[in-house]
Amino acid sequence: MEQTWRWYGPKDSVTLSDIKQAGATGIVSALHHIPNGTIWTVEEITERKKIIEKAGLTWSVVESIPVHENIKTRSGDFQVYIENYKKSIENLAKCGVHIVCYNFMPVLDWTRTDLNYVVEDGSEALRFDVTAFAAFELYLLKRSSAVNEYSTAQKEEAKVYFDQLTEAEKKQLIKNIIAGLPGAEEGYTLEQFQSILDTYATIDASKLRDNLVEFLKEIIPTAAEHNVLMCIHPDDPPYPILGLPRVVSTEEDYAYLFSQVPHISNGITFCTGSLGVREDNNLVQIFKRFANRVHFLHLRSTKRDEKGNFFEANHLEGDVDMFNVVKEVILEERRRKLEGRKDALIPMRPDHGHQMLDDLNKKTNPGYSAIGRLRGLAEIRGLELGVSKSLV
Ligand code: DNO
Repeated sequence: MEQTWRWYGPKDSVTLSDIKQAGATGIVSALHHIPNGTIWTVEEITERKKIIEKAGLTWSVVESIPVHENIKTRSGDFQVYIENYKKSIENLAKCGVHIVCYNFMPVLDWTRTDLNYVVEDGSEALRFDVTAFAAFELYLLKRSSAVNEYSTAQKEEAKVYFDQLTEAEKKQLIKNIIAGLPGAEEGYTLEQFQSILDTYATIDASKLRDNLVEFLKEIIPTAAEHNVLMCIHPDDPPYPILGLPRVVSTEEDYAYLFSQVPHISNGITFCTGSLGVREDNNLVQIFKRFANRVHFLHLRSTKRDEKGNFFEANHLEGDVDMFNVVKEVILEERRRKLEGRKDALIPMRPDHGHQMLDDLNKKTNPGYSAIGRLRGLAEIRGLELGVSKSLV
């Protein structure tokens, strides 16, 4: 695997020289300052690329070119935004950046309720708590149809939880959910939030899926023409939330997308942590079925319980069968090498990490601490070496 690391740009408190010391060679970055829907120009891309290369690193993957909400709902100026998206792909290719990650989650990108969940060893992890999320929807946002989507027992539990929150804790919960986690690009106030949700009033899963396919039919030919590999990130968490549909959560979701737009440029960001939240997702099986179109790997693990809560476990612990995932990745890379494919080395980044050791006293983007990810990368690197040497 090509060892990569997400860098949020010059303002990231984890610097390029930190990343170099962590042993990564590739950078995963985006032009976060460019508003969603706007063209990424060759000048802007070149400027970022130069900074990365000056540090002796390579810009391997773009994560993400965000998909404008109007494209997801196919409303307003969506055609303009699609044209701009294509232009950004073309400009990236001109600058030698050929892998682009993106997602198609309505309104919110990844979502957690707790950003400082203290795990047993004293480090802090990200967590999604179903009861806290219900309390947010029912009693803070007051989304009208939410009452029909929870059982009486869940609503009671959410009320008990809500009643014991202090005002500061309520504010924090709102912020965690809607202010935008790093890379989400969009952040909302509580007031704005409901009106954005309303734009999906007539969009169910099948409509959203159609809109995604229409989008792919437009952008994949451009990507293919310029040798760009597009890789969609799965929903996180991988099920509908807030009454909004989500359509990139399961093996069947992927199968449908590839049946509609088969070109290999229509690929996957295989995120073990996101997909692994569903017990019915068999990660090794999903990987094997679509291995040839996995263009980017996010390796991390989650630990779920029977209620649907989950937290981010250490990379080699939790529910993800990391040993077998990494083994399948190595086998796929070997196949690609034999076939003479140029993309035989799949970029991998250790996704998220605990806030631990000295980083507990520092301000880093939630999930994107230096030391927690360094631990993740080191563990995965060791696993890869061990598996690789033991495979004949
Ligand atoms: C979270 C990330 C996501 C991811 C986007 C891809 O840590 O994995 O925000 O970047 O969903 O577009």
